[in-house]
Amino acid sequence: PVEKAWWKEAVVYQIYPASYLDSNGDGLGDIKGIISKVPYIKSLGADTIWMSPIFASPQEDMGYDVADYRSIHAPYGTVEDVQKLIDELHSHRMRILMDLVVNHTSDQHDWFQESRKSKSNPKRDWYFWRDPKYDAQGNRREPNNWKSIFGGSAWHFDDSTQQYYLALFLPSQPDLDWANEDMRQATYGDMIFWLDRGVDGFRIDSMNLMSKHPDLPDGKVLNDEPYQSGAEFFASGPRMHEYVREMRRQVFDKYDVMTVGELGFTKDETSVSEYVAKDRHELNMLFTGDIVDMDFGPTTKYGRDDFHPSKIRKLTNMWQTVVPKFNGWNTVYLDNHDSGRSLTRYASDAPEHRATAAKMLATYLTTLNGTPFLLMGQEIGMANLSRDYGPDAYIDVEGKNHYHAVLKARGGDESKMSDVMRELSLKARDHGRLPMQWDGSPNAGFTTAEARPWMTINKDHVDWNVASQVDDPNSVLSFWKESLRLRKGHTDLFVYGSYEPVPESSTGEMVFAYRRKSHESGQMAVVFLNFSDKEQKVPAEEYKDFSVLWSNHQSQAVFEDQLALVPFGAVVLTQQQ
Ligand code: ISL
Repeated sequence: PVEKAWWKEAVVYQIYPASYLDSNGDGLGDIKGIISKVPYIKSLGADTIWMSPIFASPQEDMGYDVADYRSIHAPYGTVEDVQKLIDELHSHRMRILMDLVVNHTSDQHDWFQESRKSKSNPKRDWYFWRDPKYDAQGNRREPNNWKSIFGGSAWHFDDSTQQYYLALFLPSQPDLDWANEDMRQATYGDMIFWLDRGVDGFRIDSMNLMSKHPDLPDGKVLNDEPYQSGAEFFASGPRMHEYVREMRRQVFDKYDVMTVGELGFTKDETSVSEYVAKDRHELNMLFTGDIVDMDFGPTTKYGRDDFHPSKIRKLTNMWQTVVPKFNGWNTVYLDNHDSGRSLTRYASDAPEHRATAAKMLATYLTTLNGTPFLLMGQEIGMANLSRDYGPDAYIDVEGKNHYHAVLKARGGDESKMSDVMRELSLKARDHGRLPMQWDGSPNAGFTTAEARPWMTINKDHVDWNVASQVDDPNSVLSFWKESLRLRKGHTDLFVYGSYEPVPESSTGEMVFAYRRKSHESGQMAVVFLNFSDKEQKVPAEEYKDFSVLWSNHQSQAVFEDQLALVPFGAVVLTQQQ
């Protein structure tokens, strides 16, 4: 039996604040817009929201570059507005997670402004400052060969003090040095500021980059490019667990909070267990990200590698089996703001399949062991921008940097970019950040019809929006509500039950199936998910006495020892009680 907790039973809805709802016609979402939709989120059956960063920021990386944790980006609102949102959620018996971005700050943060002033500034060591190196010809070089995650060197030279600082993301996102105790205490103070206002937990951004190898050694040279990953030295460094435990002891343990760490680069079973094994007293759960990366290229995100159902089978079976073994807890998700929509990439947004496919993915997300996270818009089957959008539709820095780097390498010839456009149309971060499609009106009800939305609104909002689905019992939205209701009605089975893979040999490679079993009643459910655009027949002799608990298409049932699944069909069978 598994110990119960509110954060295990929670259903988390991720809100990208810029894109949820604009209440004042400036084309950008805001806190008041979110407050007005609390009843909508509640009606969906989600009970916790996770908001991407809303703090004061120059927005070079959409708020993941924080200039001041204790104030709010003015176009989003004020601290008072956030307090209202927290209170409004609590009055609906809902909760809120904030995004804690403390691996780095904005270069506009006071701490960095101080730090860059002089080598002797008390905040100098809050960041990584290093002397230049010189090559054989006497040219000034970066302190090491690490590459920024967004391209180019991770080091930036500061003329006034003649040293380089480290920034693993944008040059305007300098990395904090967690080895500095004063910096850690200041950061805990910022966390406490929000916890005292009622925040119920954090998603910890880029969590395992917080401890780096103290010598910052050169990364292994894997190709002839000037800069190399270096991740083996900047991720999961030697003091990582010490920092997490300190944060837990000094901050989290004083509140009833939920903590979700984002684990990049190191994704093996042992490292995961070291953060979430219950007796280690570190974090509640992790995002390992691999489930979002299933079609990333072998070495880079925008390299080509197509999705195949065997990948989701393998990863899901692994984490579902492994994490309970050490008494940890899983996250269950397919989407976030850092990639394309799973519907387009792992299922289908073709008109004839879209609703069924979105419901199939909903079935996956609501029948697994762990806490489900859905990205705003997933509940109505929002999809990527289609292929006919050109490069100008993409405004996020990651995709833009990639596009321009390749374009430059190809001599500026736009006609040679179709392979890059294909990958962007699948994986660019913009797709996960598209404005929410509330209705079919010109700006999708996201902002006023006259306003200029901050980013592209998908033209498919005319057909795919909340207003057209809310009263339709067969809509994706209604299916999500029903799935979440069923999950909550059977927590012993779907939240706390055991997980057992159904071997591929008994379903065929395109169908992913698994069993869940209640420790309390012994009730068993079998989930079948067809990840193909063809009908699939699965032998089902052993399920003769089972009945359909939920299904994403009325024609699916067990007939003559076979379960017939429609393209992208999903069926949950359960033993009659
Ligand atoms: O975005 C990615 C792949 O497209 C990831 O590599 C991402 O950079 C990584 O998971 C860390 O992401 C987080 O921190 C970044 C921010 O840009 C992302 O939005 C955030 O989720 C820097 O704060």
